[in-house]
Amino acid sequence: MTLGERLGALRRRLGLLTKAASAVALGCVVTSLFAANAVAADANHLAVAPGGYTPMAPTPGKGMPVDGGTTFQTQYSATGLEALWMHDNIVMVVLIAVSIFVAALLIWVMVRYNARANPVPSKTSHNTLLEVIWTGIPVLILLVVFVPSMKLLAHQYKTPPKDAVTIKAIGNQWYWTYAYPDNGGFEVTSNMLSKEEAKKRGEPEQLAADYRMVVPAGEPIRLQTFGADVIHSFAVPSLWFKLDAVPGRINEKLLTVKEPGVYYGQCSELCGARHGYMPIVVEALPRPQYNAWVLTHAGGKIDGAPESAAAPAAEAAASEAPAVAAASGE
Ligand SMILES: [Cu+2]
Repeated sequence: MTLGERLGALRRRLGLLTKAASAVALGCVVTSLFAANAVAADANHLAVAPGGYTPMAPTPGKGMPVDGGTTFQTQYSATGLEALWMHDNIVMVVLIAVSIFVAALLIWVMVRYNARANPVPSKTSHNTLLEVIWTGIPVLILLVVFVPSMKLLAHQYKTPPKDAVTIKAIGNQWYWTYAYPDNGGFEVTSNMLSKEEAKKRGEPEQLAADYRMVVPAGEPIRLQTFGADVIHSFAVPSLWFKLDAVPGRINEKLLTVKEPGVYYGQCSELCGARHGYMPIVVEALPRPQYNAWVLTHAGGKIDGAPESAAAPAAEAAASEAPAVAAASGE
């Protein structure tokens, strides 16, 4: 080996070492960034927005049907975006192409092979190549639809992670109640607003409700549905969410709302006389605002808050209780 070659080899080795060292350094930086993020996320999780809670005004056209709309509402969940992409780029493309092809074949047969244009018809009854093609191509088309369809199905029924907030939507004849077991167990009763009241508040009529189902935005939610009397269905089109609420069983599905907003839906299972008058309003708020909303309820507590933080409130509540009892005893 000449001196030049040795020097070259040494330089390469040094280069590799430097690369390895910088990769390790980068790894450390990334890890610490993630750690810092986790701490920040934790602090944010318990933060309470100053000024408390005021109901969010809906954005016109967002999370609600629009006049003259012909396709799905704009989607605000990951599965919604995936499903809409599949609808627009796979299902509709295949559907339109097949419809045009079949219509063209029909027209061609009608024009070229009617009794007048073709008085002596062919007696052919088999064509192996043609039969292989018209079996094979539909199989391929089905495969093209099958793969993303199964993926979407799996994504839609992904089990919520352990730390997801649990919210229960209970269908009643004819209104919804929402229970928050992870936030102290309070319940919200939600009834449709009258036409006049909805107008006054700037909300779409027949879709607005007096009390909303408030959820944290951008966080996984374990949404459980239950029917108190008959079968209802909890459905919000702009979140690509529909889950039946059945008496005697609990259905569960993961819901993640991508960004803050007000999203409207309706009961989607014929449940009796006022089925059309039990709308759903999901209000997704940033975590601090969600916490502020939770704390407006008696017994409301921030999910994941350490027990020590909840204890003083509980103690205060407990110390108040005997005083009330004593007062009433006098
Ligand atoms: Cu219903």
